[in-house]
Amino acid sequence: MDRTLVICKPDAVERGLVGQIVDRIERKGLKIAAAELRTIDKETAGRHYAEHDGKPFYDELVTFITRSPALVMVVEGPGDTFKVLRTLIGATNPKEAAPGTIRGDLAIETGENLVHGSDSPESAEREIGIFFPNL
Ligand code: IDP
Ligand code: MG
Repeated sequence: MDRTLVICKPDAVERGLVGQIVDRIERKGLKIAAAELRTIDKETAGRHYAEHDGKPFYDELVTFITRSPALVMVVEGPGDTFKVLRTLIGATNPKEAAPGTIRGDLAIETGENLVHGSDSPESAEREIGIFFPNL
């Protein structure tokens, strides 16, 4: 099976949208292989978002992702799973995300865009290693 990392970010948990998000993933035909509700600490957030260190939104991003519990998941599919997830999630800026996508239907601000999905197979394995080192 081909796997990727998905996070229902703190805004998704706060707004009670985790069920809808997991439902969309499952209805698509993907499988939740692991899941943990956890408050991500600053060190882990820094590792996860290392590629964004130094960007203007970095501090805001770390504050956001660590502010309250997030549902961190490994999702499995038959292939190109990261891509399938990114299509379901929609564009980074929810104002530009297509209707029918999670961000397109349920979010409006880039800084509160509900879901993370790995952007390549390599990112998926790296990120799974950060959150689920025993898998
Ligand atoms: P992605 O989540 O669609 O892969 P990235 O470019 O990897 O988007 O950015 C990571 C996350 O950083 C975004 O999902 C969003 O939460 C946040 N972010 C990106 N750009 C901005 C911005 O301009 N302002 C505030 N937050 C941003
Ligand atoms: Mg990204």
